[in-house]
Amino acid sequence: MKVTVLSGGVGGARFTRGLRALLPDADITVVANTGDDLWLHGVRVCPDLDTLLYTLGGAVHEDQGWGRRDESRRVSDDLAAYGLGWDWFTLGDLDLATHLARTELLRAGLPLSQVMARLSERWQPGVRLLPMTDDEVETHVVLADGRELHFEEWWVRHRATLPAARFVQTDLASATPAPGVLDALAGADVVVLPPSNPVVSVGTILAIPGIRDAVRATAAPVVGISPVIGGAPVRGMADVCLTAIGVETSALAVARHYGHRPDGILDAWLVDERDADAADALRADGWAAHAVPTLMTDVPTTARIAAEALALVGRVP
Ligand code: GDP
Ligand code: FO1
Ligand code: CA
Repeated sequence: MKVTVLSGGVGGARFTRGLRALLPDADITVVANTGDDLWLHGVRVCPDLDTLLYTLGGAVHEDQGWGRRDESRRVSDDLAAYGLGWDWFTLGDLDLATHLARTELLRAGLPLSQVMARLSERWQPGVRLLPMTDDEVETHVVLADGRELHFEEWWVRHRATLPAARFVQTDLASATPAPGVLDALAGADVVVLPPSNPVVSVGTILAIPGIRDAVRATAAPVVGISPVIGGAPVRGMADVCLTAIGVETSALAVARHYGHRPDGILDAWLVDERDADAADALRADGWAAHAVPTLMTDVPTTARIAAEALALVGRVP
């Protein structure tokens, strides 16, 4: 079975880890958000790609959801002694090796998609990791007072406490999907929107010219899992992001935000058992919808969530 997943970082990576456990022989392609990416100390940092790489490669700092297990910060501390770097953003020593390797390969002329294939040779994530685009497209946050910040500064330094007027993606108009992305969407047996941040993870991927239309047009069924349970995100500040774009933080509102095909991009929506009313409302509107426990507490549980999502669109593993 060919499965294509549109993913941000922690939520998408944990879901994909469960999907891989459910379908060990499937051909899984993950199209990852690269809007969080940034240059720091001359190296290219790709937060969501690296969370996917480390989580699926078995090296992630599990509680944090990002960065490496058994990490240290000698280089970051020493850079601070030079007055360089940001005290609110730590590049671990082992993590730095990934950024140096990626930057070396980029400087050698490899596009990011080929760089990730190369880094995957070491980590063996068991899925194909594709950036949404090989072009540099960054998510910036335009604040209510007009200032524009890189997403990471808003998210990490300010914990999304500064009122956001809107999100912009830099150099979006000239960006193109990375090689393999459109084929992975057109040729999939099923397309999954994992419980990633609908705005700054999945939303950013869909903003790359051609990707949203490819999801709407694919012959594959498209099923999503709500990242919102009982009116709140499970972790992080997706509620602030949703509010910034005028969407209510609820499983039902997120489904309607994505929309049902052919106008929208979904055929089916899996919600948590606490949001059974959302599933009822969607089914009344002709959606395939179901309510089950959707907390990804461990890999077997996540595999069951993935199985429920696939079953909703008749793709029984
Ligand atoms: P990020 O880029 O690191 O923020 O990660 P993603 O965008 O891939 O996922 C973040 C989203 O995952 C958040 O909005 C959370 O609400 C959601 N999430 C995290 N853990 C769970 C879980 O166990 N179940 C569900 N349904 N959503 C989750
Ligand atoms: N998140 C933090 O909250 N604090 C950090 O210091 C931090 C450093 C960091 C370094 C590399 C990297 O790839 C990710 C890092 N993150 C950090 C996580 C990052 O903000 C998230 O993975 C996503 O960008 C959130 O969507
Ligand atoms: Ca992210």
